[in-house]
Amino acid sequence: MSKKIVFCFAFLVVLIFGQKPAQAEDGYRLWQRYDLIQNKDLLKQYRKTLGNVTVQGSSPTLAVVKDELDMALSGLLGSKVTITDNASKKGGLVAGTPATSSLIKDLGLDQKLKEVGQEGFLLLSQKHKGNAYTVIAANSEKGVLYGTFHLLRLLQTQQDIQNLNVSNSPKTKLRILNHWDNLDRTVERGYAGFSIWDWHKLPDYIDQRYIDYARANASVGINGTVLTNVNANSLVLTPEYLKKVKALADVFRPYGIKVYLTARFSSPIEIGKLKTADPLNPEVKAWWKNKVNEIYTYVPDFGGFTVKANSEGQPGPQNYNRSHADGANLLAEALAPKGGVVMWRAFVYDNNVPDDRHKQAYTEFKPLDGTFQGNVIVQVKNGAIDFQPREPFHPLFGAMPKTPLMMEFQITQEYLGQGTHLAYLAPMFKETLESDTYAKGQGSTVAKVVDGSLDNHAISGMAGVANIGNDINWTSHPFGQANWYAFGRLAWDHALTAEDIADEWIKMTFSGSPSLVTPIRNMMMASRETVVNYMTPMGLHHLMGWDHHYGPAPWIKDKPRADWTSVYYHRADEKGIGFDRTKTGSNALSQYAPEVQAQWENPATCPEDVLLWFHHVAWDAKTKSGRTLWDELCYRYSGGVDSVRTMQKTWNALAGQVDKERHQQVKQYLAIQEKDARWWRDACLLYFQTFSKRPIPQGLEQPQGTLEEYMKIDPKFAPGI
Ligand code: BDP
Repeated sequence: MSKKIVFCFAFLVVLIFGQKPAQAEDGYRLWQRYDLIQNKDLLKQYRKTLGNVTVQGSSPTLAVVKDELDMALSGLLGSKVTITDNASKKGGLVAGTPATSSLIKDLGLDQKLKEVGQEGFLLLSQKHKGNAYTVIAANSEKGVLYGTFHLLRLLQTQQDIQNLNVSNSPKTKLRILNHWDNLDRTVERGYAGFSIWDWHKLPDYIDQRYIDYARANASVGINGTVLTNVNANSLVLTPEYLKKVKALADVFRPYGIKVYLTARFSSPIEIGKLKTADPLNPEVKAWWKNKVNEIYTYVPDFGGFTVKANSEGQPGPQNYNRSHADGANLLAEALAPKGGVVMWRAFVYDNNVPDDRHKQAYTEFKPLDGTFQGNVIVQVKNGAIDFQPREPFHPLFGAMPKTPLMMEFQITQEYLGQGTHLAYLAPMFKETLESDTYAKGQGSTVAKVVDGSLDNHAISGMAGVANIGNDINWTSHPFGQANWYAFGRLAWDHALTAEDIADEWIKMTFSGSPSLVTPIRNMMMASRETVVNYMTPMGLHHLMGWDHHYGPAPWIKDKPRADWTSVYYHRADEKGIGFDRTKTGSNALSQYAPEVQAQWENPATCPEDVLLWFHHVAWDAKTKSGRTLWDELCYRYSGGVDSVRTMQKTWNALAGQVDKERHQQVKQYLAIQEKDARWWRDACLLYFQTFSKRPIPQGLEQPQGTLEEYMKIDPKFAPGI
């Protein structure tokens, strides 16, 4: 096609659709695209309201505020903005703290500012001396930064900004990404390429990605990053690596992001040349104290450690017959004088313990309640097994009132289709956060445990295992970005709805046109349930392939660790399927509050979504739909596949409204997802059929392959191992 024809075609598109043809995009800009506002009226309003921009004060964080406003407003408003230091007499945008800005000081916002704390902000439309100002005010420069991103979000999602009266502060204190990144740049359970930390070139080379990573995190309020894998390498604590850690910390500091590291419990032996890592040994204590002091010489605001101990082969205090509290307190004592925290993980279970894996973390940690030092926070996964597509909430939530517990969510989709399946995780995060623990009567939600309000804890937090890698679009699946975004937004404010978060993200990532926002939102909102249906419906769990965890393998048995097999979890036999966790079984249910037990112990009142998590149910038992359990499973598996096809239709219809590059990528990934969904459905149903001995109901698609064929599939070199 000649250039002339292309131009004419583009012109025609503009004429017909009244908008520019979507441009190709690689996804690098995430939700921070800052393209020209298309709505003419709003554009006029924004230009008028934000005409003059003043950021009063100078500091690294305020410099970042200026840079971001410069870049964002110039893009969104379509012409270069000038940012001044002195509030314009003509009104406009003013950002600062009472200490940095004379105008903000004059506005007398002290009372209002008191309410938003150290990280919160006010965003106000305010008259002063006859002029109209839009004010971003906060107690700290970090608060100004968060307020700035809030304002930008309002513009990006095309809100009216003429009468702003926003008072906003985070509900949890530690809002942290956990990178399971190794020093060789492989990423455990990472599906978006290699680690973004280029350890080899650090500290001399500062990749622009580090800055863009910090901008993205700050825009959703993430204020910490654990750089290294929980399966830790003690080398990161040596001077050679601490120099590199320092370089990253220096980049992130202006963005309000603290750096944390994972501490391998055996480090005193491995890099300290001690004979033991026993937490009660004085030499070990002194070693950690010195090590911590050394870290603070590199990173004066170092956040602290995340620790995986005595879990899946990692060393820990139990190697020396000490408790998890002994281990955590050892590090906590070293960090306390510097203000650092220990995030001690409760993800512990042992193949040699003959009890249900579901019960082991609770059994181990509950008796330790009240024995941790004040700067320890116990990090608990959302469910008791391991980030399955659906898990009931972890019984530790609500069970340790004297200990702050932080949430660990998995953003990377280890068990939800990894880098190629579309699964919007906010509904899953919300499901856990809104679950009622009944710890202090009705309304004692997991969210209230996690934000510290239920038991009045000084520290609180949420960690998300990152899905970020060096793929050009950061997350492999363009919709993986939504999960990073949603995690941050919920860590800031767990009361936000999954729908609203999706709306924001879609508008910022694609466009604000309702003909695009509505179908994409609907698709996202249904997507997690879709994955549950084609992988593990009705409370089934842990049916995935050995090791790589990609694809179905419900037949896995006879491995060295029973708790890593599938048969351990589904317990299918001639009679039925499911794990009896009631009194007649493992009695894991006894770890929940009586109100929760009462609901879940009876198959008639147990929600069907978790039925097989708690009950072994007969193949012919009647389900709520009127079908037998077997038929219901068949319908749910098939429904999952159908829903992927619905997503494909929705997405195909959006061609032209989404730029070609991202449209094509999602389209191809949806085709993979459809193929994988069939694989899951057929492999699982054929396998379970060997027990149920019942036909797949007529009218449903029958499997294409044989069970033997499915059992032979072995996706070698799947990423993330
Ligand atoms: C599991 C992962 C494993 C992690 C472990 C953990 O398969 O790679 O090391 O969790 O959280 O989900 O420690």
